[in-house]
Amino acid sequence: MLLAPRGETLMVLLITLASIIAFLAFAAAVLYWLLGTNRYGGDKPTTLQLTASAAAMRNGVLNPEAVRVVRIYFIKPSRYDDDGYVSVFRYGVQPNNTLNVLSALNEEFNRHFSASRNVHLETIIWDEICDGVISPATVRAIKEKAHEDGVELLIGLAGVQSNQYPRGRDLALQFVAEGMTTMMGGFHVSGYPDSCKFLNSVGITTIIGEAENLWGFIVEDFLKGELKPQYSVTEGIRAKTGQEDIMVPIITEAQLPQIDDRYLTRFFNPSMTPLDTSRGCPFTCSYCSVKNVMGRTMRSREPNAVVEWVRDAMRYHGIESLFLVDDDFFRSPRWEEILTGLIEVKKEYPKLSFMMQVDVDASCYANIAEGETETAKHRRSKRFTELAAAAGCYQAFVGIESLNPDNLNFATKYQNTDDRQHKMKIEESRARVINKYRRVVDNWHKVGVSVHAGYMLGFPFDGPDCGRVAAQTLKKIGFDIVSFFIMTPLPGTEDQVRYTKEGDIIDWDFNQLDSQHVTLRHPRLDTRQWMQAYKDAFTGFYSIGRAIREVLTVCGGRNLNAESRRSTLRQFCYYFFSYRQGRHPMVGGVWQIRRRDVRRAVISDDEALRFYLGGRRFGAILRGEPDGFAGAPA
Ligand code: B12
Ligand code: SF4
Repeated sequence: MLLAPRGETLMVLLITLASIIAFLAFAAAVLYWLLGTNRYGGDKPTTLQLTASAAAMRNGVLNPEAVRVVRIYFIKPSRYDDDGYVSVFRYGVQPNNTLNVLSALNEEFNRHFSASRNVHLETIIWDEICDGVISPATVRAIKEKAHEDGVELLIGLAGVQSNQYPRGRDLALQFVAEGMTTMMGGFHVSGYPDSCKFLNSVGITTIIGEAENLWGFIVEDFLKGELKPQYSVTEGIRAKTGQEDIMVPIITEAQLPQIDDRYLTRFFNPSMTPLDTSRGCPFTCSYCSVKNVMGRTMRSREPNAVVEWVRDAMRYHGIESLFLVDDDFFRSPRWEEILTGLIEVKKEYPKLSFMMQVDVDASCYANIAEGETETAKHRRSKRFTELAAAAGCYQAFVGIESLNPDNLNFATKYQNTDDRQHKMKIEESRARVINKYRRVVDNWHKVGVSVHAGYMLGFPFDGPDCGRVAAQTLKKIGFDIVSFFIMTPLPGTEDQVRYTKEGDIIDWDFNQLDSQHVTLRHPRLDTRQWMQAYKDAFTGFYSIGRAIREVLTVCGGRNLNAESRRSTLRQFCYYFFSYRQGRHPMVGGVWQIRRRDVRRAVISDDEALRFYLGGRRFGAILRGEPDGFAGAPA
């Protein structure tokens, strides 16, 4: 009598166990599908890794005279997390375009000058966020290996943003302390002369602006042992900015980024790569440094070269997805030719898809609203959205930044409001902004493309409920993905100048300028309320209810095309978890790794100088050695 119930219990247990195993297997299959199935390239052709001498042979420079080999490390520093550890992940979000662009400049040098100069440039790229922490032991190993291999060394901290400056500076000082020639480039040094002064004072060369026209001169100077403290663009065209005019290079014929197959495997989606087809932005948003570093005159790469590059990327590197990092692809003077060319590539490679950044006008006028008559801007908008969709666009990133017209006017983001003269009543002006955003979303959805909004919290007219209201309104309007940012005074912007003058910057640690920390004093929000608004925005938009609906319907009901639904779901899940893990999705990665032996030791430049170089510098002074620029190779 007792056996029967025991048998039943066993049966129930077995069935439960089998169901759990079946569920786990199903979940694993779904995850595998979502995370991408072709990591490590599948049947991707592998490229041969050339050694220095093999490459020299290819370039026809093998002769009895030894080839001078310069090993150049382009290092993209990560940043310090809130506990002072270097932020590192098993998988990054996407390959860094700056590293690919700089590698290509080396290749170009080798192609044109290797043979005549008997010099070969060897490139090593290191993206600290996913390639691992550069510890003091790594710094020494880099030096020893170069010594062992008989090559010269040049270290370039690359694409350094302000939030990466402290980490980049600490690394640069460690390289300098080991006697290595070191440089730094990117938006931080390009927009903040005080940091350049500091770096130059310890022998680190700074590169202001884009390197395409400069790289050849920099290498020449290095080879002669005459590296200068600073390089900035002197050839090209004069461009307007939000401040003084600057020189920017013409990039029509510039070398396109170099794709490194091993580097791709470090990413969540190894078949995605970034590409900049144009540079600059015509607008004047006061919080943004793009116009001040790259200018307001749009410059494009040659469309045929771009299209050929994409074809090759698909054919030889297994690339299926692109991130067009142009700040506003709609304002590229050559978008039509590029999109038409990509449509042809898509016929050959149907998997081609891409996301891009554009302004509201790209889709806003793709329909003719009541009371409007068709004009050139309508035709342009319509053609752009249709061509983009046909070429494989799955997502448009649009900087909407605020729902409040007063905030938009404050930031001189006039392209998003219809009331830059403040003539309308606030309710009408607000309704117009919302109507504009709705139109932007509907017109992209009509052609099957999802819309990713950029939204900033903490403009002067925002109050404590700004995050909650934004999340609800953006969901109602129909945005598919939203990236929320905390308003941040980025060096080189009009906002930073204004807030500095008014004494409103409460945190001068550049490490915190990652758009997820409060660094300003606000007229209506204290720091706690501001962080709460940021949390309300993320948890309100990426709510559990919405997550379940998006998963169950695979982002259905909005007319998105298949690729768009798949990638939007992937992105939605990533954003949902990333924020709850305490990280901004754009600043992090997947699967955090902590190196406990490398921790932040200093905050300011002065502290860094004492900590990393103190002894040597003071020793040199005591010995009466000149304390001048030390940028020449040792
Ligand atoms: C694409 C992009 C991203 C992508 C990154 C994609 C990628 N992995 O490539 C994503 C979306 C992840 C992202 C995130 C963030 N980004 Co972002 N991003 C950009 C964007 C639009 C394009 C970057 C690019 O490829 N430019 C083209 C390359 C070729 O230009 P470059 O990096 O300046 O490099 C040239 C020169 O500077 C110089 N150079 C640079 N380094 C070196 C080194 C040496 C040795 C030499 C010789 C020359 C040299 O030569 C290069 C070739 O000409 C820029 C804006 C822009 N126009 O650059 C913003 C920008 C860089 N981002 C910015 C910010 C603030 C962020 C975030 C903090 C959050 C946010 N608010 O978006 C996070 C930080 C994430 C992180 N860990 O890096 C700011 C940085 C400003 C600053 N002073 O710090 C920018 C400028 C945008 C802005 N509105 O101001 N970003
Ligand atoms: S925020 Fe965007 S639109 Fe505004 S200036 Fe910067 S890149 Fe241009």
